[in-house]
Amino acid sequence: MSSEIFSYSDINYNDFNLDDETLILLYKNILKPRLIEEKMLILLRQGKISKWFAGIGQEAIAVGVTMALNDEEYILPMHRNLGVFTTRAIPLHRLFSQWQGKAGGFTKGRDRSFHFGTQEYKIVGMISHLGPQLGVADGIALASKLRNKAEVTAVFTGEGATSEGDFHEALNVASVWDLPVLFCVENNGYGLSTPTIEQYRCEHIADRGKGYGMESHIINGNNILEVYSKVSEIAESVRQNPRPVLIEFKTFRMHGHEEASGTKYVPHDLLDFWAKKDPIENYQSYLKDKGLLTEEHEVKIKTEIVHELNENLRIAFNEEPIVPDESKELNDVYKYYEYQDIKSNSNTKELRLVDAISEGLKQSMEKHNDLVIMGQDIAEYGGVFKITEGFIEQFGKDRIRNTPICESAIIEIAMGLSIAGIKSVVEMQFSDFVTSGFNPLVNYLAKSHYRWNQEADVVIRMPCGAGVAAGPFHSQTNEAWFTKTPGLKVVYPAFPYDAKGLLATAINDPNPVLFFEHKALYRSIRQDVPADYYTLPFGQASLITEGNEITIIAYGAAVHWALDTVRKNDDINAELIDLRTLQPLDTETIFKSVRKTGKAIVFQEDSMFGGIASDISALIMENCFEELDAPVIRVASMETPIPFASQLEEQYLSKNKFEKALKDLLDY
Ligand SMILES: Cc1ncc(C[n+]2csc(CCOP(=O)(O)OP(=O)(O)O)c2C)c(N)n1
Ligand SMILES: [Mg+2]
Repeated sequence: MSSEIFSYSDINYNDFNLDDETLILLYKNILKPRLIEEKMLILLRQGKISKWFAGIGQEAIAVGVTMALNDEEYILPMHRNLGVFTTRAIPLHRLFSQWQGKAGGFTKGRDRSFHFGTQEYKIVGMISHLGPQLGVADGIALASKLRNKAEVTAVFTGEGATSEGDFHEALNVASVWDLPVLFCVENNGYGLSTPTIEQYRCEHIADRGKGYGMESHIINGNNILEVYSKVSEIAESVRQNPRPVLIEFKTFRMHGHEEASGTKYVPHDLLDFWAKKDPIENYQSYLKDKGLLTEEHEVKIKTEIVHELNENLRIAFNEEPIVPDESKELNDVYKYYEYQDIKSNSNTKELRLVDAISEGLKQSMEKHNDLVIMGQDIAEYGGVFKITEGFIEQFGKDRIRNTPICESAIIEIAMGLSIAGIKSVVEMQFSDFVTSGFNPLVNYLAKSHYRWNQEADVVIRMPCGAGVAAGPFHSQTNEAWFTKTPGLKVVYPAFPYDAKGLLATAINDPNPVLFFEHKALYRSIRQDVPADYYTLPFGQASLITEGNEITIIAYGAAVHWALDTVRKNDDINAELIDLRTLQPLDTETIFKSVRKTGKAIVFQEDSMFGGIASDISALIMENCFEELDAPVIRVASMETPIPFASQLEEQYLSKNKFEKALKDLLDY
């Protein structure tokens, strides 16, 4: 590692014009995380805590940035940023309880270390995957901008995590949208064991600012006065003139990645070099030289912190461990939502599925006047399926937002908006592309209510499905990737009436909802639909036909395929159930019907293995075995990707296998 990279580490305390009171407050605030960490290292050796990611030597950054922000401005810290939490004055016993998995912490024992957020202190902690919070910060900053508030959001990352795609996406969108975010990169020389030379090849991470069209700064992260003064100045300027700023803090990780992994791979001279730059010892000497801190005063400050520490440790250690309670755990996966049934008395008109969705979306935009829609090409162009055509004229560019091609960042931004109290709808151009935003969706949005009680009030619209000869990447029906993830709701309407009402409910529901829209049905299925706004409940299947010979369970395009078959064979007395929502799933309607008919066939468009048909089949076996007259049959597509040529696609799809399977089961 070239020593040149660290040439900014000379500590100069003289150029900053701060009053004595601030200088002492900075000292108290930087000392506190150090003393806590030293105590944690002792507890770790005694086996009283499980893991510790030391931020020793980096305290000036967390403390200086936090002090530069106002209390109502959000900070999104990382695993070495104890100083953010202590400077925001979180009672220490709550932090200690959090680290011990106790109820007094912030996650009811459900997540560890700094993996939590708290609206009370305007802190949004990381998820393990590091990068996603950068985009979440964009979303919070977007909310400030939409509300015309002169606020800044600060988000932290290590230099290692700047290699993640999330970093690039978040900086790019923040730049294109002029979002007031401070991207604070703590360059501490290593990402676990990987030195910077194996992580990136630009000289400074700050140099990347130019590539994003973004202002950037390099700050000596070991100089508390430089961090505090410069970040205060930048933050104030960003409040007045909203824009993102990239700040690289040069510092060093003095301990192992986590304590147990050690620092064997770090050259000794590097550790010695940085030991001399210690942000606390140097600052303390400066204050003493200046005559601001006497030996006596220092002892007094330390004694007070140690007393607070021990007192709060006592509270946390005395707290009883959590007693597991299944119903409590299950109840917190989703935010409780009391469904509001709104009926429409208006006239109906015949609409195609695509029009019903467009109309429903528009009426929700009118009802929720801060609801934001984001997606690729959705503004002037109206979206590739024209669902948002004309929206920009009615709702304006702030609420109808064209996005760069960056599914991860946009889903993260939707999460950030939700943290700031704003609902959003994200349009995937094709449901296939959700893979590029998979991580924040299944790890961040799905888990945040369970982890720290924070809802993800987001609807992801998913134009999906085959039958349009569009090949492997524009034809998938990928609901099964999400029905197995606790925390997500999955809606899959087959008719215009259902689509309009369920979309309204999806937007009202504060939980993350994946809303599947079958492309082949968009313009082929018509129905009379009320002109006004109305809602339909989740978790209620609909009976398309009633019968007593056999139960057909389907959703999406398969409902129409089944209906064609039933209509063609009017001698078959089938009960056709359209599930409408897959999570929650209306098992009651399924079981009731199967108990009546004694035979069940589950029909899906997706390929067989691991699809929801398998789970429904298992549920029927487990709950209706005594009433069954035949095995439950699943009909699904081939176990291949979805081919392009129409004759291959025809062969692939389950559509053509259904009639025979139905008749075979009837004959069983
Ligand atoms: C997506 C992902 N990949 C890998 C890891 C494992 N991991 C956790 S922290 C870390 C190093 C991070 O380095 P850096 O961003 O420089 O932060 P530092 O630990 O140095 O503060 C790694 C590899 C992870 N948590 N998430
Ligand atoms: Mg690092």
